[in-house]
Amino acid sequence: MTSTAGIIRSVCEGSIRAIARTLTRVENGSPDSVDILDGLFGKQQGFTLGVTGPPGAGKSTLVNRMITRYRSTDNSVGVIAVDPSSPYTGGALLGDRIRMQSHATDPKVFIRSMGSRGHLGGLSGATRDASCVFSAAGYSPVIIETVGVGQAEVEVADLADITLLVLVPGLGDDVQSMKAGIMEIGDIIVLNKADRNGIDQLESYVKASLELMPSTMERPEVVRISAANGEGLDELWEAIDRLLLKITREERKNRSAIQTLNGILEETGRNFSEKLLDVEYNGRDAAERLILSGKASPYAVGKKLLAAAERMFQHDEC
Ligand SMILES: Nc1nc2c(ncn2[C@@H]2O[C@H](COP(=O)(O)OP(=O)(O)O)[C@@H](O)[C@H]2O)c(=O)[nH]1
Ligand SMILES: [Mg+2]
Repeated sequence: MTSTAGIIRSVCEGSIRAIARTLTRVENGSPDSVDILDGLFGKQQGFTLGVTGPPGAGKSTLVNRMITRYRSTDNSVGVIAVDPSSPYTGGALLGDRIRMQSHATDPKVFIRSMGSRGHLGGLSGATRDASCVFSAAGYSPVIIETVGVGQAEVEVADLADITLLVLVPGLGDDVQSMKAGIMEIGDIIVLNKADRNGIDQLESYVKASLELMPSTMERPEVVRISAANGEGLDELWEAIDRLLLKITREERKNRSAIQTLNGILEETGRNFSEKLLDVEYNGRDAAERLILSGKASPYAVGKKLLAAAERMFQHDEC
């Protein structure tokens, strides 16, 4: 058995085997992953790029381009492909692998499809921790591709140093771009498939919705590209570099630390509540049954749990 210190050392040295094993532990939420992450946290070196948007927008095609871009400067690139619809690897992610296949044999490119089999923090917690592993192993950037524009994507956007929201003509403009608040996910809004009809319309639509953003908020840049034929990519890379220059390494580190703390507090709280449910109600299912049968309200359950916690702390003080 390898010691925790040994695993940490191997990950920081970039051992593919150690990284892969650690990612599995993180995904499964295995108890020793916390000690490993504790050791890796301060050793992070990379920056993170989030790429989000509706299915079919061309995110993986763009990520493939990004890999090429950063490999040309000899950066190691880590990719985390997140698919909230599948807790286990498969389905849509197979297509992603094929699209990124040109990099499949490059040892400095590590593509990992994420699930959240046992992670307390669900997919966003597992992604956060995987990103820490990649970053400590020297991958920079760590690119996080997520599907859709729901809660999980907002959380991933919070996690990434820079997030690109990828939109395309004709995917149902109401769904993809006009949902209140969705524009706020992106630091850069990428209008992909500029080779298609409807791109002008999409651009005016997006710009008009940005006008509606509160003036206190930073407006994202809008960049038109075609991930398929390479048009506009230089402008996009420049936009990313400009944003990166705006935030110092220190600011990035601090933001990521607080963001991670927030996630961990939530997970700790949930974990503690589940334990209290076990003690007070014989488990969550039993508590749910009580609520659904009308014998207790969710508030009554909450009150009982809080009282139990308080009693516990009082005992500790004695
Ligand atoms: N016409 C056109 N098709 C594109 C472009 N970028 C991606 N695609 C195609 O759009 C489809 C979905 O791309 P993919 O990268 O898998 O999208 P994802 O689901 O967002 O990851 C694929 O068939 C791509 O070849 C583009 O700029 N123009
Ligand atoms: Mg994809």
